[in-house]
Amino acid sequence: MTRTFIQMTGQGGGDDGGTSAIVETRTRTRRPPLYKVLLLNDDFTPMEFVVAVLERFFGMNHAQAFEVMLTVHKRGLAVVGVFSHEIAETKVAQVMDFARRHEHPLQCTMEKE
Ligand code: TYC
Repeated sequence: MTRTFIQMTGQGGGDDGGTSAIVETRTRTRRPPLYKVLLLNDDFTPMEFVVAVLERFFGMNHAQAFEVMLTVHKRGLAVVGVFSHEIAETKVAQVMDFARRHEHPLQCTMEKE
């Protein structure tokens, strides 16, 4: 709730104080936008590496991770999680860094939901 003090000028001008009012307005709150984190297929990254990425950075168990990896392999990409902007950015950076350090071309991106 925001309180706004409004001061109106009096008829006589000068120093009569005029009229005042306090109005209360409600400022609408917005839920922050969410971002999908996408994993992309390629021909070179080993399947086991992708499974390890999904376990390590997206909290999946082995069976879930294997299933999602196969979806990416067959369909070209899959959403592997939905997060706030900051968390999504961190996930993408972690995956890209991990892939680069292991010299795999795995690509991870994010897009607004
Ligand atoms: N297509 C890769 C292979 O056959 C496996 C793979 C799956 C790579 C998912 C990337 O995001 C990926 N070794």
